[in-house]
Amino acid sequence: MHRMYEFDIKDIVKEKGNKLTVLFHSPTRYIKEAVEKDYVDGSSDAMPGFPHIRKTHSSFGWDWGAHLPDAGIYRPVYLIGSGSVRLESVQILQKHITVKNSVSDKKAVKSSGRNTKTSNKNNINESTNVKISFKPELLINSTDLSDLESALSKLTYDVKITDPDGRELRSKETKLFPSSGRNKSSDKKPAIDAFALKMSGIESADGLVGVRVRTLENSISITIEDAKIWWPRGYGQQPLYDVEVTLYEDGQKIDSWTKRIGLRTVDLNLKKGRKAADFAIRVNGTPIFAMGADYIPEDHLLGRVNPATTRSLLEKAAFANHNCVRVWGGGYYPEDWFYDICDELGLLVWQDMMFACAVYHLTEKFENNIKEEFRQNLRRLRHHASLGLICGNNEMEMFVDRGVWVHSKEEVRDYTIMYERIIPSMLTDIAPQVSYWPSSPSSGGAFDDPGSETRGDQHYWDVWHGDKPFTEYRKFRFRFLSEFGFQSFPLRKTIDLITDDENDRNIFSYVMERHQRNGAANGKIMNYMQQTYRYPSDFDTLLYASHMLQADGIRLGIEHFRRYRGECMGAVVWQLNDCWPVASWSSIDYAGRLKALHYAEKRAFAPLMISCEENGRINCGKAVNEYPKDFEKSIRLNVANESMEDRVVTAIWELRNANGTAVSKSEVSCPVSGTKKITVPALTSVWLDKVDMEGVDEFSQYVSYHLLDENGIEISGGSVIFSLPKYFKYEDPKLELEASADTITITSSAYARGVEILNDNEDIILSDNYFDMDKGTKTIKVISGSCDNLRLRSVYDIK
Ligand code: BMA
Repeated sequence: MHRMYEFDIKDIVKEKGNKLTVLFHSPTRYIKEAVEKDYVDGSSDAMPGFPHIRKTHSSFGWDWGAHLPDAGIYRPVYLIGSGSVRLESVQILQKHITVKNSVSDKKAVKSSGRNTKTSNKNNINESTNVKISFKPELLINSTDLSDLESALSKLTYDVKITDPDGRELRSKETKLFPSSGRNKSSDKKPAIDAFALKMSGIESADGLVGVRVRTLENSISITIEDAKIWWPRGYGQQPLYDVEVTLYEDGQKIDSWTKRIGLRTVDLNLKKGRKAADFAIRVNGTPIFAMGADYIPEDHLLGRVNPATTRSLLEKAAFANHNCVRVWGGGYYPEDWFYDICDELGLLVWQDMMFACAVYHLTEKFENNIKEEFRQNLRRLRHHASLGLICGNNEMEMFVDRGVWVHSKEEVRDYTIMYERIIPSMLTDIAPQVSYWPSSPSSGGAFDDPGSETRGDQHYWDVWHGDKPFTEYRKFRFRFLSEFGFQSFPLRKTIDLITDDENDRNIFSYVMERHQRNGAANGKIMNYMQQTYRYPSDFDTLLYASHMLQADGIRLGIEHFRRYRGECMGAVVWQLNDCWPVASWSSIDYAGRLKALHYAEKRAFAPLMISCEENGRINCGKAVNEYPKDFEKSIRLNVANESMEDRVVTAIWELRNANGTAVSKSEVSCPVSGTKKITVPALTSVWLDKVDMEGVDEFSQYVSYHLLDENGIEISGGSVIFSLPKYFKYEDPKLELEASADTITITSSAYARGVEILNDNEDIILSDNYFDMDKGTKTIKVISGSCDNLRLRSVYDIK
C-alpha cells in the first residue's frame, strides 16, 4: 500500500482486448497466517499480526479506529509508454545567499517591498539570491551496460522556471553526461552513479530489467536573484515557482518532469544552551514555534478521500492558525495533493515514515520492500516547500527502550538498522537537504532517553491516559510537544449518523461504546467531567460539556507552552481529524464539524495571543478537603508574539462580578484592574507582573483580560476564574443574537463562559465560537454555513 509496483507488459500486451485483472487477497487472513509463523507484537488495539503487512496500520484497529482494513485500488493505474530512457525524477538542491545592499543603492530600493528586509540600525537592505541545481534521475530500460555510454551521450536536458508572477527563466540545453560516462581512474568523483535495478513482480531470467542513473556533476544551476522566499503561514508568504525539466534524445523531446517548489531552507535547530530550545524547526534560519495538530487517515474507506476533502480539512487547520501538521506514522503516505495544499497554505509537514506502535522483523524480503517504499516516497515528497522533516516512526524508540512489544535482542537490532541506519542514509542520498529525526518522541536516537523533557520532541499523555489534571501541563516546559490531547464526542449531528433513535443517544449505549475505541474512555471523560463541570442532565448538554472540557484543557496547555517560547518550540495537538464518527481527541469531527477545541486552538495559536496564568483552587480531588486549605489566588498575564514584527500592544484586565459588573475597589482588598502598554518583540513572549488576587471571591468573581493592537482593536482575550467552573455561581446571561447576512451579534446580560452558536446542521463556521464574554455585545463574522435557526448555549446551561 505504501509503494508503487511496475510491471513490464511489452511481451504480453495485445493490440486489442487487453484486460487488467486485480485479485485482492484477504489482508486479515494474511496477517493471521503470518503472525502464526513469525510472531511480532504491536498495539493491541489493532488486529494481531498487523506489522506483517505494509498497509495502513490504523485500518486494522486503533484507539480511535475500527477493525476495518478496506481493500481496493486506491491510487491510479498508469499505462506507461516510453522509449529506452525515462526521466523518473529530478533532485533539486537550493543554496540561499543573503545579499546586503545599502538602502541608498538604487537596485536595493527598487526591490524592497518584495522579500527585502530593512534593518534600521545600519540602513542595510537584505535580499536573497537562490541558486537552484537540478540533477535528473533516469531510468534506462536496458541491462546492457556496454550500451549505456552511447545512450547517455545522446541525452540533453534543459530547465524552465516560472516565477510566481509568471516570468520565465530558461537554462541552456545541456548535455547530461558530457564526460565519457565511465569512471576514469583519474576522476576524483564518478560522473555516473549507476546501479542495477530489480523490478518487482517481473520474473525474468536474472531479474534485471534496467538501470537507474543520476548525474552527480554537471547539473544545471539557475540563480534566482531577489527571490521570493516561502514561509510557513504567519511568518510570510507562500510564493511557489513552477519548474519544468525536459529531456531530449538527439535533440528530440522524450520526457519531461514538472513540479512546484518553494524557495526556502528548513532544518532542525538542535542547539543547546541555557534557555535555548534544543529542538526547533528552523525555516530560512528562523526557529519557528510549531503550532498544529496530528493528521490521521481522513477516512476508513479511502475511496472517499479526494483533493476537495483534504483541502477542506487543511483549510480548517489553517483557519485555526496552524502552521504545522504532523503526518502520523500509523496511516499512509498522503497523496501528492495533500502536500500541494500544504505548500499553498504554508503548513509545514512533519512526516513520519509509516511505522507505528509495532515491532518489525527485518528479513531480506521486508528490507527490500521498505527500501523501495522509502526510495519512492522520499523522491515523491522531497521537492515540496512544506516538507519540514522526515521522522523514522511513531513512538517506537520509546517503546523499544521500555521493552514494550519487544521479545528478542534481534528486534532491538532491527530497530536500530531500520531507523538509525537505512532511512537516514537513504535520505542523505535522495534528499540531502531534508532533516531527519529518528522517532517521535526522541532525543536524537540511540535510546538515549527518548522521553526527555529537555531534549528533542515529546508525547505527553499524563493528562488523559495518566488521569492527571490539566494543570499538570504547567509543570513542564517540553522542548517540542508533538502529541498531547484530550477526547470529546463528535457533534450531535454527526452522532445522528451512527445512532438510530433516542435509545442509542446515551454515551454508554451499545453503539456509542463501539464508537469509543480507547478502552473505557467514556468513563474517563466522565471522570474529568465530574472534576470540572456540573452533572449534565441530558445527552446534548453532555456533548457540549465534553467539548468545553477538551477545549479548556488543551487551551491551558497551548497557552502555557507558548508562554515559554524559546525553551518550548512546538505544541502539536493530538489529533486534527477523525476517520469515522467516533469519540476521539480530534478538534474536527468526521463530518468536518468544528469542536470547541478547534476554536480554542484558533485563539491560542493566534500570532499575537494574550493568556493568563491564574492560581486558584482550580484542581479537583482529594486535596480540596485536606489541610492546609489555603491556596494562592493570583494572575499573571503574558503576551506571545509569533510573528516577524515587533508589536506595541495594550494589555487590559479587570475583575468582574458574575453579573458582569466591574468590581469596585471598595468591594475587595486586591487590585481590580490594570492596563499596560508593552512592546512585544518579534518571536518572543513577554510576561507582565504577577498580581496578587487575595480577597477575590472565587465563586462569584472573575478576571476578564484583553489585548488591544496599535489601533486599539481587540485581537485576543479571555477570562479566568479562581475556582472550578462547576462551583462558579453563574447568573443567567440571557444570551440573545441578531444575525445579518454575514455577521452575528450576541448580547449577554452577565458573564458567559464558552458561548456556543450553532445552526440546525451544526456546520456553521464563524470567526469565533465557544468564547467567553462579559456583559455586553460581541459581533462575529460568518465564514460559512446558514444562519437559519441559530441557537445559543453557555456553561451556565450545563446543569
Ligand atoms: C499516541 C498516538 C496514537 C494514539 C494516540 C492516542 O500515542 O501515537 O498511537 O492514537 O496516542 O492514544
